[in-house]
Amino acid sequence: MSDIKTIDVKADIIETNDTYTKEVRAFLKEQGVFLINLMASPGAGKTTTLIRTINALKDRYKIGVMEADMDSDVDAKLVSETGAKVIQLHTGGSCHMDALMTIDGLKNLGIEDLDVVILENVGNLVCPAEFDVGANLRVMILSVPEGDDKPLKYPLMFSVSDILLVNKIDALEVFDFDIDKLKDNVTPLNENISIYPVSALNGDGFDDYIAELIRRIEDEGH
Ligand SMILES: Nc1nc2c(ncn2[C@@H]2O[C@H](COP(=O)(O)OP(=O)(O)OP(=O)(O)O)[C@@H](O)[C@H]2O)c(=O)[nH]1
Ligand SMILES: [Mg+2]
Repeated sequence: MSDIKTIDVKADIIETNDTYTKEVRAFLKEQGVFLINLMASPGAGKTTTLIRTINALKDRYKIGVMEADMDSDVDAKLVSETGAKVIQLHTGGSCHMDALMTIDGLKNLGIEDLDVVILENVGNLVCPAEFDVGANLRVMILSVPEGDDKPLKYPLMFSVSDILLVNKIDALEVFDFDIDKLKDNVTPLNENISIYPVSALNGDGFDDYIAELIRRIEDEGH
């Protein structure tokens, strides 16, 4: 039998993250800010969804955005055209945001004058699901070209999210994607998740999603 000492490094990292998650929650509460963590694969439509969401909510709430990317500031430039307060966060090669990076981002963004902050997480269906950043709401996007089998391959993301946007439904005819099959794959993982088929490109399906966002934000006392 081997007597080599083995430690579970990943468990330690996630445990450390959880201590910072509490700090994020306390900071958000103190500042009266509602944080949304928006997660999806690269190219699923996070930035397009974000811009449409800001335009739908900006008369009601003062909105800030944290654009997390491994590199570049193309999304931040695009989003800033909405008039939202935007900060670009470079994760330095990391495939996800963690709670410590989130506190840093919120403090550098300056949230005292804001009601809602949306984090566009790094494009990835795996790591962002593992790291709770302390957000009030987790929204994930699965786009039609990715396929209806993704809950089977990346179950954690579907388990931890509160809302699932099925984006690019304008392209349904071109892809072999079955929304009923997707729902059958998601429900055993998370029976409470709200599922909205949408097109961030043309706005189809957004009204119901925005209504739920407003409900959730108001439920937190905003
Ligand atoms: N047909 C169609 N295209 C869309 C839709 N939403 C986004 N797109 C397109 O998909 C591409 C990627 O969209 P983005 O919003 O940049 O996706 P993202 O998830 O922010 O991408 P990264 O930040 O690079 O991971 C762009 O060409 C968008 O125009 C949609 O509902 N329908
Ligand atoms: Mg983007």
